[in-house]
Amino acid sequence: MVDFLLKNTKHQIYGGARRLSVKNHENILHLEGEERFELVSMDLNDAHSIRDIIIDIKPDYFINFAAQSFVAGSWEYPVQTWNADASAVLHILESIRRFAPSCKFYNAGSSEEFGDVSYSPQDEKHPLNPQSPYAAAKCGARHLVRVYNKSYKLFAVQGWLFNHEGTRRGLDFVTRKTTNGIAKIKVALERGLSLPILELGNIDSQRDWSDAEDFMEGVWAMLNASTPTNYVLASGEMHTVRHFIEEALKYAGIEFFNEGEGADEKFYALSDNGKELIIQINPKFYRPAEVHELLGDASKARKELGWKAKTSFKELVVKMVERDLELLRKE
Ligand code: F7E
Repeated sequence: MVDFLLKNTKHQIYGGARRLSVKNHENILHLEGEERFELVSMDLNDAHSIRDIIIDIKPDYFINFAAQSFVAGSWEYPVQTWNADASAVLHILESIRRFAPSCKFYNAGSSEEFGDVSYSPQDEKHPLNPQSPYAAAKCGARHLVRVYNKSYKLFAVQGWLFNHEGTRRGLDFVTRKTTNGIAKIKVALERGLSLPILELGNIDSQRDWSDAEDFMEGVWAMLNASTPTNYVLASGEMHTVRHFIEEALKYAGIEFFNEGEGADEKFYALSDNGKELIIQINPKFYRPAEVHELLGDASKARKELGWKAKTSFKELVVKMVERDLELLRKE
């Protein structure tokens, strides 16, 4: 989002981050020395820090992409997920209401809120049917955003963002886990090393994946619309995790075949050494409740905001595999 704002607006940008003894800021290293960007201390789990930032800066916009965003992790840390993804949103809304009521607020909503879907593709009218503590927290936040919008006339919105990926994606999410794992396999093949095995969960699961960079324009358009309205942002194409794997293997130039079903499905690479196991299923990555398919209908955003996802599924896979190969080949 910061990259988009630096390129397309003249605003001074403040990025809220928790102080950590071991820094994990590699995704924003490129912003070092940028005059219009400042990192400020803020912790979603500390209402005072949120309030102080809003009092000090009196922002024109508050864009909240911070969260405990790993769905699988939300069963392990349900309370922390609720605090970061729902309670923190309440603290932000309260502070905006009290100290900066003309500030426009965007909260990152998720297609996971639709959960166990009742029709496809999902549009803005689809019921909320969360399947995880993460999705329940995002639904809670959505209701709070709506209540503050109605009660206090705050400009507060929460779009439904379907899966958005990229080269900075965390390694736990299935796209980056796959591109990183496949890049490792490719580099091992190039160097004649034994092949690492990538372990995944439910690869029949289907998602509507887009490039995160495409979404930022849509978020900014929502914040600058004449009335606060929530929109679905999505590519409108759905693929299985298996298809993502296959495209990544093809792009990496790994000859492969797969066999077996369910937990017994396996992928093998074909090389001078014959067939070698490269991907297998580990049920430890299955979720207590799965969201089997998500497919977004972004026609309202297209019509009213003129927004459309630009990067195709294939281009996204290529971009991610290319970057992971580049990073690993340097090692
Ligand atoms: O899983 C399946 C898994 O963790 C996608 C977050 O940004 O998008 C993201 O949530 C699918 C699921 O993303 C593995 O079971 C198979 O069906 O990459 P994911 P997500 O849960 O869709 C939404 C829109 C958000 O809001 C979230 O914050 O892939 N899957 N095998 C696996 N998933 C993971 N993580 N790891 C596996 O090994």
